[in-house]
Amino acid sequence: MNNHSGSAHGDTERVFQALDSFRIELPSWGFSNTGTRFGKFVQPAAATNLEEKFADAGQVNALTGASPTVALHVLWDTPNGVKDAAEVRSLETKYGVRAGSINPNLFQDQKYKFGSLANPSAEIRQQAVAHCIESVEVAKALDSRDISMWISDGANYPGSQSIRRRIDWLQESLKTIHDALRPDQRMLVEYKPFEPAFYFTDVADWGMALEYARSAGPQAKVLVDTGHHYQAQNVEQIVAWLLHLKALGGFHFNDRKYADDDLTLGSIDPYQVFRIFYEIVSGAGDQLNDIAFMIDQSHNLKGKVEAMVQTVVAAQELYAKAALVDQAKLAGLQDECRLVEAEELFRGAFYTDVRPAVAQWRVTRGLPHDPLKTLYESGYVERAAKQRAAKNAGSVSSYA
Ligand code: LRH
Ligand code: MN
Ligand code: MN
Repeated sequence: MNNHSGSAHGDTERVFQALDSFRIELPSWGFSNTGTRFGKFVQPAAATNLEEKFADAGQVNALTGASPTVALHVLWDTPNGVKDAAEVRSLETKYGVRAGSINPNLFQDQKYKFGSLANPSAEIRQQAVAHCIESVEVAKALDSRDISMWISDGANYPGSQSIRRRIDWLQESLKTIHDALRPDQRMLVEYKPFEPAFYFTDVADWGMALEYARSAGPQAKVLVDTGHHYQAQNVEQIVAWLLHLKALGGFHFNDRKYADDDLTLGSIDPYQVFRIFYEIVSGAGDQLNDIAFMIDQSHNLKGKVEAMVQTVVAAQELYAKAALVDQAKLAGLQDECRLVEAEELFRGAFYTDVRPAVAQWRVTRGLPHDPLKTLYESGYVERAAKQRAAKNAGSVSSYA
């Protein structure tokens, strides 16, 4: 490794220390057949039910040691609500991964055509609130801390909906859901500027998400999905602000070329991920343990388990690089406005090849040196394909 921070030995120690505490949650929906709104390409090895999703997540965690939880989407994974908790519990034991964040689904039911928690109809708002409270109950039954709220509400045409009145409705709905949380639980408010609505969404950016979180109550925080930003938006600055305000609940990580493409983390712009991670390693302090790192990716073309292993590894490498920056030295250069030296120090960490140190960390922690290679050698995906091919051949229409 190079000289951005001092000795190679010191670098290795920093990498080890950073990786020991770094965990990233897998999305259950990343293991099943998903696609774009134009269609999907079915994969023979894709998970066809909850057990197979847990099996795949367990496999990723066994290979990486860094992904012990799996996010669940209520409608897709626990459609019977709390009644499904016992099954989840037994899958947790069987596959060695726990349920993580719980995601209510406010976008698929026909009744949400004009919105859910911000729908002009009090009756539909109430039904959406009830679904979210049921999701909180699922989370309680599974001992899950976080309820991730993606509110897909919005409008397609100017004048067709009242932006202002919907704010009141949504605030009221979120407050009611917040009141159902246990003291140790959290509500994470995710923002997204467009899709499925294309004129406005009710929670379009981090400012709105922050205000909705604040008005909902003290256990509500903001969820940053890296794909949910306008082109050129400075995501690491948003992260720095949310940390400053003690309002950063967590991330949905993915990469994008255009918007919400759900591509593999770091596949398009790894430097951005590094910059986000740098804000965290340098600025999170005692908030670090309360930042939920989660993956939100659906791979239409790549093999599911393969892509998840690749993602976890990419996240570890970029996090390790961010940990390499000598923060004290950088602060000194910044204070003296030695611009190029400061930038070079920063870039030096980014350009450092941490892969040998990360692999060494794995070996010392009893993990495979090269998780992808071990996955290929294990034959796991081929076995899954044999077992699941027939079921997958018949699945062409449902998202989950
Ligand atoms: C919306 C989103 C949200 C959903 C997930 C499937 O684009 O990012 O987090 O729950 O995708
Ligand atoms: Mn998301
Ligand atoms: Mn998204």
